[in-house]
Order: sequence, then C-alpha cells, then structure tokens
Amino acid sequence: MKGWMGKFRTALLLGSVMFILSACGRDNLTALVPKGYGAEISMDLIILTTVIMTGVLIIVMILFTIVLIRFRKKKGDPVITPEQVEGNKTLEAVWTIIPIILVVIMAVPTVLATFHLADDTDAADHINIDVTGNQYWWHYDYEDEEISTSQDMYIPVNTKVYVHLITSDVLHSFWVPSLSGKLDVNPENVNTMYLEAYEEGVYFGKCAELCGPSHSLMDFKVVVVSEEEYEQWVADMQDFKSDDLELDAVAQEGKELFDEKSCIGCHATDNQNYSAGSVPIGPDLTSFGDRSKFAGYLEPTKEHLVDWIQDPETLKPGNLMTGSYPEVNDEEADKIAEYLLQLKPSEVTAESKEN
Ligand code: HEC
Ligand SMILES: [Cu+2]
Repeated sequence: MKGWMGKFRTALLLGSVMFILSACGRDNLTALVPKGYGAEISMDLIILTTVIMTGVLIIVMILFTIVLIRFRKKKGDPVITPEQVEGNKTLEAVWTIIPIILVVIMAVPTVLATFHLADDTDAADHINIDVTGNQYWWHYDYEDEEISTSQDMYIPVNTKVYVHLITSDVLHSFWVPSLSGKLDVNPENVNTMYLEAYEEGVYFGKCAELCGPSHSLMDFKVVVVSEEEYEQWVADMQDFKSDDLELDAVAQEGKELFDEKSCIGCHATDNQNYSAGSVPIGPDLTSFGDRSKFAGYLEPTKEHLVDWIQDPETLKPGNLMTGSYPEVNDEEADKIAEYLLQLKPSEVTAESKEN
C-alpha cells in the first residue's frame, strides 16, 4: 500500500510540475512557433527527426508486444531453450543497416541546412550588423547605416539581415528562438548568420551559453518593423544629438551629473560609430528612452532606473558597472534617470510593436 501511495505522489508531483512548466513557453520565445526563415528550417528538421524517432519507437514497441503475447510460456508448456540466433549474419546486417539509413536521412538535411544558413556570399547586398556580446549585454553596430545601439536590435520585416557575432570577453551564444537557431559568440573568429523575420513584432533573445552569474539576465529583443519604419528609425538615429534636446531644468542637471559622475566614460548618448573591434565599455544609451527593457530584464521605469544607478549589483550580480563610479545619492539618481528617459530619438519603438 505504501509503495503504491509513493508512486501516486510522485506521479502527482511530476504531473503538476509539467502542468506549471507548460505555461512557461512565451509567445515569440519559442522555436516551436517559427516566425523567421532560420527557425522554420530548424522546425522542419525537428519534425523530421521526431517523426523518424517516434516511428522507430512505435515499431519496436509493437514487435515487443507481439513477442510478449505470442511467445509467452503458458501453464504446462515444457521448459525449452529457444533457438539461438547469436552471430546470425542476416540479422546483424539488418539491425546495422537500418539505423545507418535512418541516421543518414536525418544527417544529410541537417548538414545541408547548417551550411545553407551559414552561407554569407550575398551579405554585401543586405543589412549587416556587427553584434558584440559582453558580460551581460549586447551591442550592435550597423555597418552601412553607421549607427550603434545596444540591447534592442531593430530590423525590417521580410529582409535578410546578417549578424556578425564576436565577444569582447567570454563566450556567449546569440539566440532568438522564434527567428533562428543559436550561434556561438567567440572572442577571435567572427561567426555569421542571418535573420529573416516574417512578421512585425518584438522577439525575445537569449544568451545561450553560460557566461557568468548574470548569464540568465542577458536577454535582448529584436524589434521587427516595416521597411518604411526601419528607414525612419535609421534616419532618426543618425540625426540624433543629445545636445539638441530641449531638457527641463531637472533633466538638464541630470545631463550634467551624467558627466560629473563619469557615466559618460562608459556610456555614449549620441549616435557613435565605433570602429571595428572597438566597442564601448557600457551599453550605448542613445536610444535609452525607447528601450523595451534595460539591463536585459528591467522595465524602464524611473524607480527601476534610480535603483539601478544606485545599486546595480543587487539587480544584476557580477555586472561590470558596479563600483566604477562615485556614489550617487537619491536626488542625483532621480535627475540622471529623468535625463536618460528623455533620450528618445525615434517614434518607431519596441512599444509600438509589442503584441
Ligand atoms: C565602468 C563603466 C561604467 C560606468 C562608469 C557606468 N556604467 Fe552604466 N553600465 C556599464 C555596464 C558594463 C553596463 C551593462 C550592465 C549589464 O547589463 O550587465 C551598464 C548598464 C547601464 C544601464 C542600463 C543600460 C541598458 O540599456 O541596459 C544604465 C541606464 C546605466 N548603466 C547608467 C549608468 C549611469 C547613470 C552611470 C553613472 C552614474 C553609469 N552607468 C556608470 C558600465 C558603466
Ligand atoms: Cu552571455
């Protein structure tokens, strides 16, 4: 009785965990609902392998059940030793060749797709973004457009966008599950792949390589906008000058404090074009007021921002901003926050695309 109860409890526990976890999948954060070319190809491969593996499982289970039922020893049957088939050449050949064929059926399309998605021969005709992974944030340099931004990446819909990945520190991995497969971000060699999104919207990106204590907070967004919106966004970013902003007195003080507290040493607030290989020490804040999230996961509210400026360590352990600037009191943090939230170069924002 006790054993039975134990099993029942385990089943109940596993069942509820499955039920709860099944609600964890987020729209635009799942490879199982592809919204882009690379993700679609991955999905086809997932289906192919799942069908083959399920087929094998079903066939084996059917044969197993038949054998169990047909060749059972019934009451009164004599005890016999069944015919031994060890070393039977035909059997050995069959169960070696069939799996090899199955593996080939799965491997050939997988390898072809891998090369196909890594083919960058037409990159010069498309948008090219140099992506740098940093502990624990992402930076983007748009090559031809000569603009830079961090955390939220803007791309046009139904267009090939090449991303050239490199890291400034440790290994990371760039993954936007709904749009494409993941690709390692290494310190020396640039890895290239492309994104092609089919629908406008905000897609969730993740760092998929354990890179330190705040690895799980190294999230980013890909904001997919229409062709016209993209052009608008690029033009807005190119034209933006934080000195041209009409700031009220509080924000103006915030801007001055941003200099005084040496924030400016690590954060750009005007569109910069970083020469290849030289990336800023901290996220580019040119379009900070348009962010969907900051520090990877925080809602861009004034309260969060004040907390962040005063104590980033608690919010993101191990981040590289902690302890690098003089103390900022409540009032000062408030002013700086006021200023940063007004850095809004464009009407085209993640917010306008959120579904
Ligand atoms: C030593 C360089 C350095 C200094 C100085 C510095 N920061 Fe940072 N800051 C960083 C780094 C690195 C990050 C990225 C942290 C992360 O997300 O892991 C960051 C993140 C931020 C972010 C979030 C950006 C985003 O979009 O995710 C804000 C806002 C910010 N810093 C404001 C400030 C302010 C205000 C000051 C001055 C009081 C300051 N920083 C001083 C390096 C610095
Ligand atoms: Cu990472």
